[in-house]
Amino acid sequence: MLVIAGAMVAWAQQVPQVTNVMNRESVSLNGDWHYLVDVQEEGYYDYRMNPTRWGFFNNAKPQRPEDLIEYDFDAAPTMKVPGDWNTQDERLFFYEGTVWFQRYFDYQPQNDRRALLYFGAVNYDCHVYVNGRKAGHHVGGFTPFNFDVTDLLHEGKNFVIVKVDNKRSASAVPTQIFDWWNYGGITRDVLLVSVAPTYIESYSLQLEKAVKGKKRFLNLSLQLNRKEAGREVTLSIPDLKLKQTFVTDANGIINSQFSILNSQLKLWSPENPKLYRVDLTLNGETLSDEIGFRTIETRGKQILLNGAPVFLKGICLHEEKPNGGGRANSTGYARMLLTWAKELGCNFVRLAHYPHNEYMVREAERMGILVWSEIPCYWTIDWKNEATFLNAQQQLTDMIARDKNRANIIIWSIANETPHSQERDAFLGKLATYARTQDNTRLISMAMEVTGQSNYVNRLNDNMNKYVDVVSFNQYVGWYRDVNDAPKMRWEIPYDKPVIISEFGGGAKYGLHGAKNQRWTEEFQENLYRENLAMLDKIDGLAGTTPWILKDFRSPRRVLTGIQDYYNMKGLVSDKGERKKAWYVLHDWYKGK
Ligand code: GCB
Repeated sequence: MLVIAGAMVAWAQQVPQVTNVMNRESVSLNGDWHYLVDVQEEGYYDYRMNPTRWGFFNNAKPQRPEDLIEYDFDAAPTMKVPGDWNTQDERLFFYEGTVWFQRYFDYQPQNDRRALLYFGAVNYDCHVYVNGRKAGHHVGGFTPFNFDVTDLLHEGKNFVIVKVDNKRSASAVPTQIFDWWNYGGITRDVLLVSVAPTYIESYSLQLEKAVKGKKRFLNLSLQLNRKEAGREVTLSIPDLKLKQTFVTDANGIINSQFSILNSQLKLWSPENPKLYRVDLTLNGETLSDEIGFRTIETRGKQILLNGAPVFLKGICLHEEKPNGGGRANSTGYARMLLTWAKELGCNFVRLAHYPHNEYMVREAERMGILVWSEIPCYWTIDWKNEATFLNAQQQLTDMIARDKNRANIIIWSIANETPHSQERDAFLGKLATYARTQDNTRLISMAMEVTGQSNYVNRLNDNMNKYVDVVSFNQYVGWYRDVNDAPKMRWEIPYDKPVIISEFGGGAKYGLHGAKNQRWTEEFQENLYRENLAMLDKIDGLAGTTPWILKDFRSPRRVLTGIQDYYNMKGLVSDKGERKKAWYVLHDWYKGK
């Protein structure tokens, strides 16, 4: 609470994201929320386009019969949160603009505990209000954020209102054009998290690469929300019979290393995705997690998982439900998509082109699937714009903060298919360097493009090569270029680093058959996969691939009537999960790897 000239002013602020939100004490605010579509944002601006204090966030009600209030959330329809509006209201299928959301909830203050209002993700720009007061503003559609709203709450009935805007903009991340559906809304969980005044904000527990004699080392770094020295945090891993107490420094931080017996430790791997229960106790309150221990590094052109070379048998995925689309956000959907990937023979998924929900990452971890996680620096970002850089950097920070304890994530990707320029190199170079300050235990990559080609020789030439640990690129031989010429292609990748072909593929409509040179048939796609995979086999240092893509997905760029109907058809399975012929080609290739 802030006191200004004797008056009490309620106060709220965005606070750094709390990690491991799923295992904290919280109340879910998921469910039915009322919504109002506001094309001209009259709930926010007056008729001179100035922000108005009479906005919809007041949730006003007429007090007298003659009062004029031209909105009423309580009478408005409802939709499910989390969820996108495009697939919940037919009228909003193509809508890109502002929608207001409102719901009531009960709150009982408990002693000195604080309440954080947590959003798993809101696409894209949102203003959040509690009981008519501003809690904060957030930009970016795929990362979590939370506000300390304790002082805006009261005992009993409260309301929260969120203005969500998913309009595209040239300076946004992603920018105006991208090849997926711009699902709008509160697309991930909303929670009211209860924390003590001093709480564990974030932590990471990582296995050190080196083995010394019979010992291995774990690095703990932990941050309290307050700069309080001398606070004791006890870490215990019952399965390892380990219990140790650490003390915070003047910044409320613990950075410590401790040893365990190598023979005791079972490493996490796709074959044995062992997770240990880890308890962190501060002031009698325990935060539990499931953490796996493994190492990831490169040696020349190899990727080493737990010290041994691994070939990444991958597939790209969008965060989309089967059977008509819509954002996926549950363990159930994660398991469905990841089971399809496993049946294909994958040990790796590229979660394109933005951080997916936490259920996805955690389920993949339990299933033994390695992960490439990416931020939406996609195509033509506004490289010269400092605000755009800060936005991308924040998305990267939040992606890493949320998932830095997931053993299955091995690659942070900072971009996809970005056009070369000095400004782009400066932007992405800074971002890659920054990523290492946030996590120096994983590999950095980005999906590049092939830049030079002559006489069937393809060259990868990208100034970003020095910033990445793994050289990845997308190529569409057989689809956007060089149809039938894959067998003649050679690749020159002049870097002594592992190579991942992060995309290749072509479109086919499930059930459409014809000759192998007939576009959109399953046979065309099948042949494309055969020829591409034979071509990949000739690439020196190939450490893995993630073909484009597991499932057909919705995209407004794909307008060919009767074939695409607003779906990108490059899936190996249809939107309903039916396997196309190319599925079997990749499946057999992976079987031999
Ligand atoms: C790409 C993009 C991906 C598209 C794909 C396509 O290179 O990275 O987002 O969907 O090509 O189908 O053209």
